[in-house]
Amino acid sequence: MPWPANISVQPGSIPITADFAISVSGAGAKDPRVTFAVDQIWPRLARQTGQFIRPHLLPTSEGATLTIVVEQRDHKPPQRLGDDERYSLEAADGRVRIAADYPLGALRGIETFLQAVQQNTNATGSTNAASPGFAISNLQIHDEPRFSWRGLSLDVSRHFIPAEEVKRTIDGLAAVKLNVLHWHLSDDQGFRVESKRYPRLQQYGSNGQYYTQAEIRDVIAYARDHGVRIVPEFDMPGHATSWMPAYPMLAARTGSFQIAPGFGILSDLMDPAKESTYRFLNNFVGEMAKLFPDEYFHIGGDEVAPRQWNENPRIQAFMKKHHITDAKALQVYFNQRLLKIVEKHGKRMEGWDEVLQPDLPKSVIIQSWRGQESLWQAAREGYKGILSAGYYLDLMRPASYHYEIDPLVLPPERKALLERQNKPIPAPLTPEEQKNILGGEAAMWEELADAENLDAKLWPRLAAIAERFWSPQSVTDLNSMYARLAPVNRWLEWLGLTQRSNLELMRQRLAGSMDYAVLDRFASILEPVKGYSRGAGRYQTNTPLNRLVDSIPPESNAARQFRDAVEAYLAQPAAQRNSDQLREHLTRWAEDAREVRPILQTNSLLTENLPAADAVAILCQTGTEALLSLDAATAGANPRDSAWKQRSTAAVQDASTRKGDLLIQIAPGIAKLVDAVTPAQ
Ligand code: TNX
Repeated sequence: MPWPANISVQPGSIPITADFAISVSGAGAKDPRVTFAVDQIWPRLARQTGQFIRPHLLPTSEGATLTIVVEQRDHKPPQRLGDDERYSLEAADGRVRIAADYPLGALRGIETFLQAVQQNTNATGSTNAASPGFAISNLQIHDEPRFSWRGLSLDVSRHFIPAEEVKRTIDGLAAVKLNVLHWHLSDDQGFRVESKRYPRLQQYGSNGQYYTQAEIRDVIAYARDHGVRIVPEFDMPGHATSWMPAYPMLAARTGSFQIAPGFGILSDLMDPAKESTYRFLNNFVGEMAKLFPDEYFHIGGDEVAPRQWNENPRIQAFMKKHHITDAKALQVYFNQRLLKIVEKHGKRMEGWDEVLQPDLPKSVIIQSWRGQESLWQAAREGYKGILSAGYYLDLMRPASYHYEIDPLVLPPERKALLERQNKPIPAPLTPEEQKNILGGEAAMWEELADAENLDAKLWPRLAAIAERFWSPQSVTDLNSMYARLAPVNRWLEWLGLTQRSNLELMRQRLAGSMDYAVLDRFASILEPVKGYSRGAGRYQTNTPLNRLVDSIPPESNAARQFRDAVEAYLAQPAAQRNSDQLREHLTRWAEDAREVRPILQTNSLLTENLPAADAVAILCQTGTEALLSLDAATAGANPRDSAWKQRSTAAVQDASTRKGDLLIQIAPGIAKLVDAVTPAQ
């Protein structure tokens, strides 16, 4: 994962044993990124396989298990949009060969190789008794990305993510062939970069939580070694409260300022009507343009609530004088000034949807949080853009949801809505226009997440999104995706990511001295409420994120598998239905709900989850009753009347609604079972 552009698998495999050896050759072989990636192969293989694999680099391909050929050096300075990432990987006749024209391709090929090394299994999936151990299948891969911009936008302002965690995230990005980390470095709640020119920014704007310039350089170098570009974002003129405690003269109002303790679209804005604002930004952008080597510089531009501009007589006078008709036009003016500054310092500008206004130069890249329609409109007008709508990891949606979003396809629900409203359906982009869609970025906003549970919010869902951006458009099978996501998730953990382990620790902490295994089992069918319905407005930046909802993954595998199993069960002819396994699950979950009660009752952080335990009990009971009356063997003995059906439908409906911030995700499956019962007369 991501699935390669072209792959064919042949019978047979190549064992990966302790005498594994590598040779690297070609004009690009000495590239520092290639050297770094090769150095990582030994420890990573050792972790993956549990074998003692010692560095063993050979001067020629003679005797090497893995040969890496990098044909050319980079002709231009690398780390640019559109860098060549193609590679091929061939495993045959006892030898593996990765070939790439350029160093970056070799990096991508090495990740594919490492992922392809698996416990040796035969065709039926069981461990091959004839040659146990680890191996790579004989195969041939020719691979290249579908999109050139494949990123993650990471908010480190709402909750700070220390540099070490950012590096760990970069490990994950590279592993699934994502190539951009969009670092959302400033927002209302914190200014996260050291400025030498304006040190009060971090002194007054960060509560001490910021990256020093040395740390930033270190993270950038780390990302470069992993073939990941870093695009900084400094959000302006809105979402900019954290600049103002230090520099109130930047603000559109007078008075004193503090970094925002809460969340939302806040009212403080920068003042676009003062020359001093642009002098400041010129100096600041100049400093940051040197610190961040990437060609692109993101200026945010989203969610400007115009009240302060509209109500400020000085700003109104400025607008009149410059024939600026409204706040939107004033933001256009601000953007034009900012664009000149950004370009003067050698960068290309990027902004969120809102920056797209008449007269915006075509050199600006549009990041769409609004959806395909606005992205396509920009593409038709000749702007280059990337899609983020549909890839918001903070919405707690399942991997399948994100996987089905495609930058070049209007989502079916959206299409249906437009049809119902008799609105025109946007025509698909022409091949020429499609070239303006550079790719996409997942987004992780951190209002309700922090460094402790970040990994679980990113992984494994981000791997599914990575596949959408890299693999051919035709790769869409959800079953295949989920079947591959589970092993990829484990593989990512061997790389050092903590999506499961950290949540386990959080739940152990919650359980205190009580049996956390019970809490784990109870939690295994729960999910956080979806969208923004948890309500960030109830929280402040210093509210601890230490509840059960913070310590469970966004998607419950057990619940998904249960729903799938229910569907398979109901698809069977009635005479063949056997519900033993489904009922076994329900019996166990009911037991967990019973056993977890004393923990919930006695623990002040957990009592809020008692209603969830009650609802689980009801669901299991109702589901069991439904199954017994649907099952071939027991149906006759368990007839249900229409009163039962009515009662049960209502009970399941109630259990399906949120219990605090939790959803019990076996509820939809149980609703289907109840629905399938035909009441006896
Ligand atoms: C909107 S999407 C934002 C972010 C918030 C997010 C979630 C976008 C460009 N801006 O500032 O974090 O909603 O609340």
